[in-house]
Amino acid sequence: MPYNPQNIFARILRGEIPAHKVLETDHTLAFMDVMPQAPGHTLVIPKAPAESVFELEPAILAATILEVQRVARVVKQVFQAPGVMIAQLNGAAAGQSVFHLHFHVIPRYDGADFHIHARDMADPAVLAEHAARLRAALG
Ligand code: DGP
Repeated sequence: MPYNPQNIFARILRGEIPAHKVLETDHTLAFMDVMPQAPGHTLVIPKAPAESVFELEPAILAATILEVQRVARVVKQVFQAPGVMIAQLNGAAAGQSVFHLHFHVIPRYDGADFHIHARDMADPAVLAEHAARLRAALG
């Protein structure tokens, strides 16, 4: 499938729709997932127009995964999570619903289940507060 520049994350990158941003670098953007599977669920995306992991130039993929690590470290600290799940889905058959490559960073706790993927919208005020805490911790 060719990359569709009207996908929601491309529109966030162009500033056409808002997002609770956490971190922006030359090659990546991190922002809160609007349907978090746990409080603190953050997405990290490359700015390059890649639908899945298979289309992204290796050097940009490397830069992106370094930002995933940086964001995951801060998510773990801010949300006092003993575990952090990093997930990345390629293709509808894998459950991908937004066709711009993204990494999910999800805090996990012993014995605690996480919410169903991409179902319930969070309160925007809560997302704003979570993004602010993450930005503060990133410095
Ligand atoms: P995936 O199924 O891996 O493609 O996950 C897409 C994620 O994107 C899902 O967890 C919900 C989230 N999402 C969908 N629409 C929006 C949006 O408009 N803004 C934000 N911040 N996240 C979104």
